[in-house]
Amino acid sequence: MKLLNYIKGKFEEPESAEWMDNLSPSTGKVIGSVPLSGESDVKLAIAAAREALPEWSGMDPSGRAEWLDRIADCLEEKFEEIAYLESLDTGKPISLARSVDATRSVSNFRFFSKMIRDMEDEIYEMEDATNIVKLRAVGVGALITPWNLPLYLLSWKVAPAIGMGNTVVCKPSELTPLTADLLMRVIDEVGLPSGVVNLVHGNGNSGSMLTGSPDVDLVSFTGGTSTGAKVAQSASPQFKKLSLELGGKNASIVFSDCDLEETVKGVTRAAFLNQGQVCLCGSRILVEDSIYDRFMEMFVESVESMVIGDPMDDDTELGALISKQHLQKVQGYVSLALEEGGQIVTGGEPCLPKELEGGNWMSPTVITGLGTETRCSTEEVFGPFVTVHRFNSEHEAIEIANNTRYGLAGSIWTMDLEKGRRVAENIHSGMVWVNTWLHRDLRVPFGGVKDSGVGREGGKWSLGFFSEPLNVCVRHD
Ligand code: TXE
Repeated sequence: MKLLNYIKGKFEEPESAEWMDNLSPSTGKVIGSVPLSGESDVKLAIAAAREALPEWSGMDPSGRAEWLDRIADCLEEKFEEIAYLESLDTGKPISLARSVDATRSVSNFRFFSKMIRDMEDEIYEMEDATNIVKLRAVGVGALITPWNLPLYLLSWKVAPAIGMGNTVVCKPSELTPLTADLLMRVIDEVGLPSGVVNLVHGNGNSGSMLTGSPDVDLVSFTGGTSTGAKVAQSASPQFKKLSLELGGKNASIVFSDCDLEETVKGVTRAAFLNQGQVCLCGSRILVEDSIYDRFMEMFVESVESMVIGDPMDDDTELGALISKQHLQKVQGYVSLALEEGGQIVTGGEPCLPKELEGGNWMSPTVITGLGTETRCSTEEVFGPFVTVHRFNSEHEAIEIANNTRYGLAGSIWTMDLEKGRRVAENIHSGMVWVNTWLHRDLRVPFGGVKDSGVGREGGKWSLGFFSEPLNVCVRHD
């Protein structure tokens, strides 16, 4: 599969004439090639977006909402293709690609279409004047996305961005370009006005050409924390609107009064969904001392029963890690855990069929016995790797949960809902679930504090981020 950029309504070879291999995470084999876009490709894409801006931003919001619906319908027709390509490109189980990635990509467009249709100007009456507050497009947006949830996150940005009247240039992760290409094919098929959505493939350099361009007005980035810092550095001097969704080291807090069976299921899912490669994953499990032994027995059994294997197999629960380099990083943390005094309770290389030997495979790993200050217990690993710790009081659980530079999410497991809410309100993060995890309502704010990012997206927060408010005050006395 040789992919092309999508600029001004046309699929184009990169002017840079440079290409990168796209590798399958599950076999290590080359599955296609991706443009490595250079300065002139990025400039052409930005120019196309700028040219399309006046007409698109001038359109009635309900007209733009209709376009979002057309895209959603066309994506829905390609539901199986999305799931297949996402599983092939990321190494995630096809069942997950169906239930999470394909499903959410369609619903992101439908959700924002409805929000934009329902949007009204705000009116504030004074005795002698009327204020009208109107949301207008910001301009040209750069949308940069990672490899863990490729189309899920790209559609989460494209839908509200163009719905609010912006035009955009997308830069998907070089590791997972396939569904971004599918979205461009959909946009082409429905006949969206050319230049409204453009896409350049490429690596971090291509991304930084976009974020640093004086012709880009807004940057929405999801990815690693250190990359986020670079993005902020290049975008801030030009006062661009900036949203950063970065990493996490989220705690799952298990109280002795939880429903243990449900909790073990929930905590296992939170730890290992998508091979632990979700920024919301509960990678630190804090367990109340009085049920620690019973919890561990059930948790390890649950982890060891997970089916690892060919991502395309319907029964597979755990697929491959995204790249060799990422696998090495995660395995590096296993060695570090031993150096830091931890014990591996379960984990190691799984037995895999011969045809998958070249892939990036790692069995789910559970580490105990580490101090809560250690690197393994505080740094984002972003793989099938969790540490488990004991606590004795509500206060201690909160203290451990807050003891990282991240502040994205968390989950609390208890039958005492009052306690659940009380503890949740003391967790320094953007989102906390009680007796559930990754239970998403698209109307609520999504994002984190501290090193987990800046700003929120979701519902009216997305509409706010992808627009500039204009206040018109008319005196009438
Ligand atoms: O992501 P990067 P990487 C975390 C996770 C992982 C680490 C690194 O811990 O191990 O990040 O992953 C583009 N200017 N998360 O290196 O580099 C890049 O091409 C502009 C958490 O794969 O953050 C890609 O499109 N863009 C995360 C996107 O940024 C740049 C999900 C993300 O890549 C750029 C993924 C630059 N200077 C990884 N450098 C989450 N929060 O969900 C790179 N890019």
